Amino acid sequence: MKSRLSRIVLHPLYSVCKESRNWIDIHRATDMGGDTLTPLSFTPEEESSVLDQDDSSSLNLPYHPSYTPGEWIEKAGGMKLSDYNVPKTATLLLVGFKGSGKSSLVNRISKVFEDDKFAPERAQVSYNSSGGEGTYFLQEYMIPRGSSSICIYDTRSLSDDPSDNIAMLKRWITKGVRHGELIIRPSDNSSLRTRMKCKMLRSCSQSKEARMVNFVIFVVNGLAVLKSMDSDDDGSKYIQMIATTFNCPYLSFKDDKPVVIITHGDLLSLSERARVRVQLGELLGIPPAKQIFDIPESCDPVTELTIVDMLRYSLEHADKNLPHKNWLAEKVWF
Ligand SMILES: Nc1nc2c(ncn2[C@@H]2O[C@H](COP(=O)(O)OP(=O)(O)O)[C@@H](O)[C@H]2O)c(=O)[nH]1
Ligand SMILES: [Mg+2]
Repeated sequence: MKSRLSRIVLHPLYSVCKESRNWIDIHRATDMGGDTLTPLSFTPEEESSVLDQDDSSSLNLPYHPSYTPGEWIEKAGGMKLSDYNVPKTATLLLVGFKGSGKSSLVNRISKVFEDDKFAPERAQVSYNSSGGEGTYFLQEYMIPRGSSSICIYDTRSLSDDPSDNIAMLKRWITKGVRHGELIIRPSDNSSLRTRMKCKMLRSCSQSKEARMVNFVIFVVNGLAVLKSMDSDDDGSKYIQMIATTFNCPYLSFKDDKPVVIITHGDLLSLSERARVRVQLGELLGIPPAKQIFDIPESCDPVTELTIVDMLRYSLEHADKNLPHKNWLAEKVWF
């Protein structure tokens, strides 16, 4: 007889333990030598057999997250839950360069938790990576729609100017983020400022409530990373900018660095995807199998599980780094 806890192998890099629709039951199984994930290469037949799998019926999608902020706090150092400032909503900030796929990710993440598959998409996506104006106003999206425990913030893209980025990130992390807030960079020219202010007049104003950011999700375009990795001149600028911004101290919570999402993997082969992930891990100094998530624009069960897994990782770290009420606990010792 089949056990209630069935193990379904979906992908060479993943397996799923599934007991209920509760997403906390889903475990990552990338322990193929801990952090030493090596690039995999697949034959075209292997690739298509993996990508053709459709186990969505057996996975009982959509997921219903049963998370409340503070639930995964580690009560280390004699601290109790009441010693922490626990927000009603855990806020996850999406950060990345233009066209990395932040707004598309909002729609993809939202869809995984949506009962109604006909529900409209929520975030405005650009037509392509380079064209269009993109996202200029901070936008808050509750996950799932209408709930209150988890929210994802879509943001204005990072600039090519590192000082712009430091100013923008410092503000979001130290002052919090407000739904509807217009983000103007110091380097924006006057015609752009006027256009954006004009847009602001037509839409409703920003929220009065600022949310403190609890964790950061750093989004990178896998195709652009691959091209940049293979280029030895000006083309390598993209990965250098990623590394510089990723290491900005405002993005880390104590020793915890942001989680990284690679998009555009559907335009790469599986071996290229694995290579991008491993090399990004080396570049950023984070374990590729645990802290880098490959989430392309596709609706297969592996991608949906990766989204669930990435959210669980982010919320675990958001809880781990919740601020203490006692200021002494935050004191820095030199
Ligand atoms: N093929 C492919 N296209 C993507 C993916 N993610 C985003 N895009 C496309 O990249 C463009 C920019 O996406 P968008 O979400 O607006 O990027 P943002 O500037 O970071 O918000 C859009 O045309 C998206 O459809 C992906 O994983 N695969
Ligand atoms: Mg956007």
